[in-house]
Amino acid sequence: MAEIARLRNVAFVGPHHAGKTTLVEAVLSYCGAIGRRGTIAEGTTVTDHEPECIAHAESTTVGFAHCSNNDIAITIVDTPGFIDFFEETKMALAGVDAAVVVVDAEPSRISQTQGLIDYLEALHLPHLFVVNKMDRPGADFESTLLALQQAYGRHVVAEQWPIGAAENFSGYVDLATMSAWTFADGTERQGTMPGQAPERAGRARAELLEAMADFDDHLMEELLEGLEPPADEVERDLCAECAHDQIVPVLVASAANGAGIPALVRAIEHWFPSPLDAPHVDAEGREIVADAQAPAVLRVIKTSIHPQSGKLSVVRVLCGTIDADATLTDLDRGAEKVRSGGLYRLQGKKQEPLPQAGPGAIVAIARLENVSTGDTLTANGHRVLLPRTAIAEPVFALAVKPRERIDEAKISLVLAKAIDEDPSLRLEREPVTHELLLLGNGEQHVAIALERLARKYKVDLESHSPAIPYLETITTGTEIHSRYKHQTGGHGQFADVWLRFEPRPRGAGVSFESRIVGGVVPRQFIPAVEKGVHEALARGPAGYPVADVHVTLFDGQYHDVDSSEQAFKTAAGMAVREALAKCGPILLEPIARVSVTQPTAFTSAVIAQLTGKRGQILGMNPSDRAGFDIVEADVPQVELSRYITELRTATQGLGTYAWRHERYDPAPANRVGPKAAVS
Ligand SMILES: Nc1nc2c(ncn2[C@@H]2O[C@H](COP(=O)(O)OP(=O)(O)O)[C@@H](O)[C@H]2O)c(=O)[nH]1
Ligand SMILES: [Mg+2]
Repeated sequence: MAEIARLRNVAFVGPHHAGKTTLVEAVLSYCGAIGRRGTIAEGTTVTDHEPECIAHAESTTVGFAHCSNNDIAITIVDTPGFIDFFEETKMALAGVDAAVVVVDAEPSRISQTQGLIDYLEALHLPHLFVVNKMDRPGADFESTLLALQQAYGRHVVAEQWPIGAAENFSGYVDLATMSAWTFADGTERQGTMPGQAPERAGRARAELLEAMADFDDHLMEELLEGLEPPADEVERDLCAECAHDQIVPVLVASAANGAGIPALVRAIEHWFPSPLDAPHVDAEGREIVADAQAPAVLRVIKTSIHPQSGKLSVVRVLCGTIDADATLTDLDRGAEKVRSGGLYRLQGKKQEPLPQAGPGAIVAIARLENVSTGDTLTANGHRVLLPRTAIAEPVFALAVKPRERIDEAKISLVLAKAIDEDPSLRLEREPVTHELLLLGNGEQHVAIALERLARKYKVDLESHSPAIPYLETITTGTEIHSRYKHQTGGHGQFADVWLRFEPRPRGAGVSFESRIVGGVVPRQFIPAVEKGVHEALARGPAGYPVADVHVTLFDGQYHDVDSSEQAFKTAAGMAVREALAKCGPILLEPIARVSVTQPTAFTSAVIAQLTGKRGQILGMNPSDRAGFDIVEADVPQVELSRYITELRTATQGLGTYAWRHERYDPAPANRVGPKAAVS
């Protein structure tokens, strides 16, 4: 086991496609952990090894890798950038001590990082920015830096200034030491400062020092007196201030060309804290010191299930030491005891067996049944409560059913495994339509989960937008006389009822009352009439349940021999069907109350979008989150099936919404055709 002070646990985060996975690959290659660098195009990178990642040429789940340099052991958590997978990223972030935020050298994309940076800041997780793709035509470091500073403040400062851009991107000036470095064959060499560079780099250095001086009185004094601080002091301050999340340095890179990698690895080694300097806290805010002798405390940060070899739980060891066959207590599952089926270090899909793991390690434990991502595991029943990562409510659903007739029980079992792997998914049975819904954080999230299930468990699932739970009702009242008379051989069937139908207020439901006097319908048959009414109202002329109707049984006849419960039930059902046709039946559609949160700049776009969905805007207020507004509206549920995707498109991925069922309103006549059966 490596000495704790020599460990670094780093997540690579940032928007979709910024180059995180490519950068991780370049770091692994530079540190000698892998031979040839894999590429996204060939599907050969270490961390994008899942078949779904390769098929979509993007990270669809969290990946793990490790390398070492200068005797520092670095564990890397590569995360998906797509907003749909942010919940998984959040759970993995609970296991690292710092983050590399990878962004494009493209200022207009910086706003997409806001949710992520807000999250890192709330965690006080030390981080730095890498402005990647500096080799791309139009790469613009200065504007990107400015956009970062405008979004996140002046403690975000350049520590490097690029030399050239696009096809001329050839190196950088290190602003702490004011030395120029040029890229050569995956390494970098000290060079001479080219023409324009010193002046611009000098100003950037002054900005860096000023930002750092905010946290360091000695440096402040030196600057005020016009003294040049020594390079080793600058480096020391930078380490301390980055490790304490005071300064957020900005670096440059071209991951595809391996440019900027040595400096990034150096930054991870020097500026980011080891587990000793980044203590995690329990739910009461008490520090958990990374002590190898303490009773073990682990947090599960990712779960994956392999159909053959079983479950793998990736854990961060916060303190203590565990063996490969350790028995652990799952404090989130009623202190259930679980036994490790093997301990591994992950290099992408490769599992390297380990005899032991100590504080700071990120390792995979095999076959921990009934253990989920986010759980706290401890040795010897030691009780420690860790704060749980809050998971956002799902915002997208698909109805799923097997394409072929296999039993429902197997489908539920398989879907439960998907949720076991990813607790931000949810499974629900829709109470009105009875469809099985898989819910998640966006179209991609749910679609990829289904792809994964199809691959792993060979189940062919059909999915579609959930059916809308429409209802039907009547708009006028009527009285119906219904007689059921049937003569077959011996015994006949006879029932005669008079039923009154009246509309009830919206939301009042169905009610039944008997006003029979004098026993014209004997008491024992009245429940059969009521049952016949309810059964017939379960499916109106358009196929949906009928709501908000009051039915009164007020007269009838019977026959001593031929009347039966069945006959009265049948007569009541006939009456209902006749009444529904006569009483101006209409369709009721569910209306959702939505609460949309988006940056103020997008508020009018959000309102326009909601209005276009027949939404009724109820109000607009500033959110608790600075720079964000909340719009409240009532919107027909049928308009919301893809709303999360449309909202994200309209708000650069920053809009979110929550909804709940509010009421039923009459549906506009042209909106719904005859419907598929609701069983
Ligand atoms: N030109 C250029 N392309 C890059 C660079 N880094 C990544 N890419 C490409 O950008 C795409 C997205 O990269 P990927 O590593 O999957 O990004 P991620 O979504 O952040 O993990 C891939 O096609 C990469 O080959 C870079 O520095 N320069
Ligand atoms: Mg990726």
